[in-house]
Amino acid sequence: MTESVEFQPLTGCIGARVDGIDLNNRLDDAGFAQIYQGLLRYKVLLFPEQDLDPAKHVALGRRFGELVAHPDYPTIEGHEEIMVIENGPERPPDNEYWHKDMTFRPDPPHCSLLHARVLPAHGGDTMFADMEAVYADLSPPLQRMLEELSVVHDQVAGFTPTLLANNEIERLEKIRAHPEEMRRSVHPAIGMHPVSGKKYLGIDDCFVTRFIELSASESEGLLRLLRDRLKQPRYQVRIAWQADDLVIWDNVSTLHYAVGDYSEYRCMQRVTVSRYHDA
Ligand SMILES: O=C(O)CCC(=O)C(=O)O
Ligand SMILES: [Fe+2]
Repeated sequence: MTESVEFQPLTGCIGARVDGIDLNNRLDDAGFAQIYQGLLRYKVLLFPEQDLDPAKHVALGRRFGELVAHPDYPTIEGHEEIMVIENGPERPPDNEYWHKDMTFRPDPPHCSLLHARVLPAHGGDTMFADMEAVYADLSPPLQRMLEELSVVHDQVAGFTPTLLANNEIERLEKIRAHPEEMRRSVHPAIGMHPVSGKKYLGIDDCFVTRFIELSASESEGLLRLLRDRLKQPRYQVRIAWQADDLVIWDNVSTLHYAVGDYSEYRCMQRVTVSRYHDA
């Protein structure tokens, strides 16, 4: 019989830490089911000191659902499912904005498993925000209005400021050249989690450009209000990475932000789940 998995909450809102599990060992179905339920509940799970090899990282991702590759990041040889995120002197940090991954696609991924490989001596934390909690705290009339609205998510708009600042013109051109349906999508302002059925606020501070149904100035004003809200610390957890930490996050109900307060080399490896098996 599987022992019960212990989740230690990291804040009063979002995130939990799970000690005492070696993810290189295949979890039995009951153990996996507890972790999956924990993920839906806490949205971000930290598993410290996981000396995971790439095949095990991929295999663990597959327990959650089908995997998907990102069109704009390198992968590791022999493991096309593992995306490599490298920053440092050659490429300054470039994920320093509140976003959800790949919402510029029609079907953004449901979940990611991020493994810390090389870390700077200090800094390089990743923050997450609970968008179900943000939605739940909006007043009912505002919730009702948002139910009727949809938003444009645009990859070029999201990446342009950082890539221009970092002088990565070629990378920007490559993104601009993607077919339109792969770099711009419309999603409801209020989404519903495909497994838990819970509602979340579908706004970020990166790819979202405007509400379709509102005028430009209305759209701007409402986005400003919602972005102020979603950045409040009460909805956040901040992961101060240690080498070999693995963090799994639900990419439906959260946003994340990679703090760019370092200049040394930092390398992370990510497996991305496009769709939960039971979604
Ligand atoms: O490097 C990080 O901490 C996170 C980067 C990121 O935005 C991602 O993996 O989706
Ligand atoms: Fe991201």
